[in-house]
Amino acid sequence: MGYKIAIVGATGNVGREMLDILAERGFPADEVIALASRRSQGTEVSFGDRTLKVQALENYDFSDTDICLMSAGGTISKEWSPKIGAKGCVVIDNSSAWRYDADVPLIVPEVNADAAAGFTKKNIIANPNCSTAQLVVALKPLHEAAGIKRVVVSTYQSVSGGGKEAMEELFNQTRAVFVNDPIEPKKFTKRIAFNVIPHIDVFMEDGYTKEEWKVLAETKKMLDPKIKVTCTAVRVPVFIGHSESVNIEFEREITADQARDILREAPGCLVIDKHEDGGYITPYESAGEDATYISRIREDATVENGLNLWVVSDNLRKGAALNAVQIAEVLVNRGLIKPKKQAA
Ligand code: 11C
Repeated sequence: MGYKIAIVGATGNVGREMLDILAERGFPADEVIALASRRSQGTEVSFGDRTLKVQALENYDFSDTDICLMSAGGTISKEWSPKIGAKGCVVIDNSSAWRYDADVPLIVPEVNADAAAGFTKKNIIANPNCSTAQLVVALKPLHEAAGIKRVVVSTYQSVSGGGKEAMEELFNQTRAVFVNDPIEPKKFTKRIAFNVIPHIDVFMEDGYTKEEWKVLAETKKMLDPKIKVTCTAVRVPVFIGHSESVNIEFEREITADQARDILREAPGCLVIDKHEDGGYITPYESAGEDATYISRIREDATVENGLNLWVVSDNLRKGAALNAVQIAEVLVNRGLIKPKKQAA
């Protein structure tokens, strides 16, 4: 007997990826239910070679559902996750609504899978922000090897992080440039086609953006609160795949060769690092892939025990849907939840 799993936000970028990844990985589900707002009721979405009709979240009873993968934004999650959790269904939430709650584990399985067992307080597990997920996959093995003191991250984030309308805006603006149509930014604050925008999410009082704050708060929660992190988050005209330039200062000596060997063995990491033309990964090549790619591993001679890395991953997969499905796999493989139908 397998699990019954519901996807909330099944018509969105991440929801559709969740369905694809559940099918690709052969997740042990007997039933998969696609849910969204009433507006999307009846829409069809693919699950492997099947088609699912989307049902309205408001009308769905979670009592016999085991796991809910939720990607419907923070407002919906704040309202619905506690109600769903109270029905005994474990919510794996992709929004930022629960990430900083001390009673909610924030999980990247390659980094802190053991902490997933703490879900029982609220029946909620949080999935990190996409830019943090790929960062901590790369940092974790290096932290174990040489102790990270400080990280400086600059992100180059694709428009798919902003949802389907953001992708359409890049497409439409790019077209408008070629046909000489006027360009009116809608979702983005400035033109995104043939440009970069140093602003993702809202501004905070200290001048950082919420996206930048998330990277440091989530890295500390998952990896080590002692690590100092600073970030500049930038939107770039790329459809899928977030890239990061990462400068790391370690407690102990670590060479670029040692880091390369460690990362080659590390779960979730794939090193592509040839010192020649094209011997590195770009976001375009990461789209549709599961790995966190690491390239351009170099020693930084301007600090003691410093390294520079280039880290790239598909933000809709490792940064969102894949990580959520991997968390569900941790729950199942470690026996942390049993199918309700079997228990009945
Ligand atoms: C972006 N990282 O690229 C954001 C999207 O907190 O889960 C994900 C926001 C979040 O726009």
